[in-house]
Amino acid sequence: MASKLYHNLIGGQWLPSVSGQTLKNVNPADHSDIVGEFPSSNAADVALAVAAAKKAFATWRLVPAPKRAEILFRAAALLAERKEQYAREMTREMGKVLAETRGDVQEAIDEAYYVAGEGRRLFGVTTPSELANKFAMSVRMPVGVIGMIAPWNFPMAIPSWKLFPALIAGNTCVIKPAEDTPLSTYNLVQTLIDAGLPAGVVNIVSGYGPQAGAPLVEHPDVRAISFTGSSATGSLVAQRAAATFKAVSLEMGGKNAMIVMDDANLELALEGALWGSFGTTGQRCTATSRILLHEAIAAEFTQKIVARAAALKVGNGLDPAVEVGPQINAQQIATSTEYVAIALAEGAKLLTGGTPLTDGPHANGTFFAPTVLGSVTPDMRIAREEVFGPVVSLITFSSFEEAIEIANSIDYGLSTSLYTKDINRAFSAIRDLESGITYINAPTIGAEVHLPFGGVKRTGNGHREGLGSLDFYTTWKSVYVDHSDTLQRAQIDNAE
Ligand code: UN1
Repeated sequence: MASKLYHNLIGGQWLPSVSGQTLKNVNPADHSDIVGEFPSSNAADVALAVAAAKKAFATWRLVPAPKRAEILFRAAALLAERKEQYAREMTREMGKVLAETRGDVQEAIDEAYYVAGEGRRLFGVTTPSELANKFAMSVRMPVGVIGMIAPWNFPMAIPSWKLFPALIAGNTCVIKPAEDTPLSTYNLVQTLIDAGLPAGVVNIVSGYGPQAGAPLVEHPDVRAISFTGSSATGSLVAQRAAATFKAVSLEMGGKNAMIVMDDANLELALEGALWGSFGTTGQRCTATSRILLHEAIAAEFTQKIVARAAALKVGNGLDPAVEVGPQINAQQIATSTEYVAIALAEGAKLLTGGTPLTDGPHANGTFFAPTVLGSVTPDMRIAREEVFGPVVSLITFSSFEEAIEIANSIDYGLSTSLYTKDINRAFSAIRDLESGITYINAPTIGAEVHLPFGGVKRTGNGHREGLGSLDFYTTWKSVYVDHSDTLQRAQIDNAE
C-alpha cells in the first residue's frame, strides 16, 4: 500500500517541497510500516515559509492577546477529543508506549490551557518616573518570525512548548519537526488550524537539519530560534545564528543523576529508577542515566534493579503488555552499543542487557535491551556523556557530600534527584545540586509545563521553557509619557 504523502504548510497551503524530494517516516518498531512520506525541504522551502510568516505577522501581532488565547483554548479541547488517535499515531512514528504518547498529547493540552491563560495576563511593568508629570511603563511586544527546531522524543509536547507561547505573544512561526517524527507536529498544527488559527501564522517545513534547519537558522528575517536537541547541534545553531544576531534558546543534553541515600524508601527508589531510566526507552534529555547508591544499600539495590530491568517487556508500544518501546533509529542503536563497549573497556561491568534485540518480535525494529552497568566510576565516559538510550550506570558513594560532588562533576546540568527521608539533606541538595530541575523522592523525569524547564552548563544557554518562555518570545518596549507640557530632561532636571 502506498504510504500517505504529506506536504509542507506554507501560508495556509499544503505544498510539496520545491525540489520534489521526500523522506520516509518509518515505524521504529516495525520497519515495514511506513507512517508517511514527508517533504525533504531545503533553503527554497524555508524562504517561502519565512516570507509567509513575515506577511502573517503584520496582522497576527494586532489580534488582541485574549482573542489569540481563544484559539488555544479551542485547540486544547480539540486535542483532548483527538488524544487517543494522536497518541496511536505518535507511537507508530516514535515508538514509545501508548501510556507515554497519551502523556505527550496531554502535555500539549496542559501547555495550551496554561499559555491560553496568559492571553489575559502578559503582564508588563509600571514604575514611577523620576520626573514630575511623567508616566513610565514597559510592555511586552512580539519578536517577529520565530524559527523552531524540534526533537523526536516528545514529538507533540515539545513543539507545543515552543509554538503556544510564541503564538500567544503575537509571533508567527516556522517549525521544522524532527525528520523521524513529523506527523505529530502536523497533527498539532492541524488542530490549531481547526481551532481557527489564521493562514501563515504557523508554517511547517519538514526535512533534515543541514538542508532545512540550517537555512532557517541563517535566514535574516527570522528573529529568534528555539532549538531542542543535542549539545553538539545546539552549538552549531548558536554559532550560525550569531551572524544575524538572533536570540537563541537552546535546550540540550543531560546526564541526570539520581542519588539514593541509605535512609531512602528503597522500593520507592527502585520504582523511580526503573521509570526514570527506561521510560521512553531512556530517550529523554531528563532520563535518569546515573544512579548514585550509598554503599550501605548498593548491593541490595543493584540486585533488585538488575532483576527488574531484565524482566522488562520490550516491544511494539501499541501492545499494552509492552513496557519499553524501540529506540528511534539505527543510529541510536549504534550509539547505545558503542557506549556499552566504551564502558566495558574502561572497567564497568555489564549486569544486564547491553545488546540490540534482533530476534522474533524484535526482528523488524530497532530495539535495545534495558541495560544496567555496574562498577562505574565518575571519571568513566559512560558516567559523563549522554547516551540517550536504555543504558543506566550504577555508581557507589560513601557520604552525602561525595554524592553531591559526583552528581555535579559533569558538564551537563538538567535534572537531578535525591531519595532520602532526611529533610536537612533534601534542602541542602536542592541548594547544591547544579541543575535546572531537582526532584526529591521522585526520579529525574516528570516535569510539569507551568514550571521553568531547562538546565545549566552544557544543557542550555540560560533560557527556560514553561514559566519563563514568555521572556524569550517577547521583547520589552519601555514607554515614557510626559504630561507636563514642558521639556523635562532625565538625569538633569531632576538633579539638585
Ligand atoms: C525531555 O526530557 O526530553 O519532564 C522532555 C519530563 C517531560 C518532558 C521531558 N515532561 O520528563
